[in-house]
Amino acid sequence: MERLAKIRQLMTEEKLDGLIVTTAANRRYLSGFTGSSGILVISQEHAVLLTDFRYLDQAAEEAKAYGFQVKKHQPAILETVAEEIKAQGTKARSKWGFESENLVEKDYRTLQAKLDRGILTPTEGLVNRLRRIKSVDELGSIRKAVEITDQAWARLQPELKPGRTEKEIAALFEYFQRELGAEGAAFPTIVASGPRSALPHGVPTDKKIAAGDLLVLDGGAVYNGYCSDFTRTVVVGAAPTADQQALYDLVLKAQQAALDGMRPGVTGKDVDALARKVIAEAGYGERFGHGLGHSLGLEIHEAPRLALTDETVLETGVVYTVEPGIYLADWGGIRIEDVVVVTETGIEDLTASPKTIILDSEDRHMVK
Ligand SMILES: [Mn+2]
Repeated sequence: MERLAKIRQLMTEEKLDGLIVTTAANRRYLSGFTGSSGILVISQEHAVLLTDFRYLDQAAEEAKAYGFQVKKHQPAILETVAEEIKAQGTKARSKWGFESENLVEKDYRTLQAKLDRGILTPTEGLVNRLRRIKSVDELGSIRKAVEITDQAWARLQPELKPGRTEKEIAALFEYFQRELGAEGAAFPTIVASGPRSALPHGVPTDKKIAAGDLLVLDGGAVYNGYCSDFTRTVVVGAAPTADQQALYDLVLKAQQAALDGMRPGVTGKDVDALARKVIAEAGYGERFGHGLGHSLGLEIHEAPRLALTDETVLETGVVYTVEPGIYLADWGGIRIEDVVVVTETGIEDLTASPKTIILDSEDRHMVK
């Protein structure tokens, strides 16, 4: 009920008589409903979740504690949304907010044509404002997702051997996450080896991993609907070369500079600059072509970000990834990514996996 009260408060501030929620993560956040399809229609007096036959029982059970009444929609869901808006009995020319990042133009037109009394009004990031600061329960789910990913990485290390393909490694990682209790992968796992590791989002291929290859793995788990996000870079089947080690140390130093500077009050832009400065001063500024990090939760990428243009001030309870990288075409790339939560005095790093370019198994091999 608490979330419903808060969104109603925001609706009042935005002078909206009602709100139509079509985004899956926002639907889940406000109503508790975990199914894949449905629309919320909310006014000050009513809160209704429209879904279809497949989900009626589940939705009623899940949405009850959140203060939503569940109704079945007609085959054309927008038809029912229009009827529901009518049924909620708001005044003529009432303003109904819709999620402008999500409702496509065709549906906007269809719905507006069906409303005789309401005017569709674009909103942006309204529910996201509530989602930014994570509750204790939400943090618990994120912690668990991060822990699953850490454990999957530990389990994967002995499997990282020359001759295996990137696709095999990605599949094993996702399998281990599932085995450890994940509902699924937060996004398709990135595995890029050798020169391909210079592709920041390298889709796994049939390429076999060669001894001495850099391997970047970027993956995450979903637990209780909440995501983790994780990147480590290692050298497979050989000791790292001096160049590989030096670049790794540079990326690690950049990440550490950002982690050390994160605390409430600084902006996302400031934090991005802390990491970027380290990389730029070493002459690789142009090779770090993406933002430093992003928030996450029910979705893998959420606002705010740690990026050149993000002026959002860090607040206690906001979760961020911190993931600097350097990418050199034809040579390879290195990225290191942790998930952290902002605390009153700084951050807590939720990711526990060691940060070393040397694989566990190679380590044992090399001390002999
Ligand atoms: Mn990420």
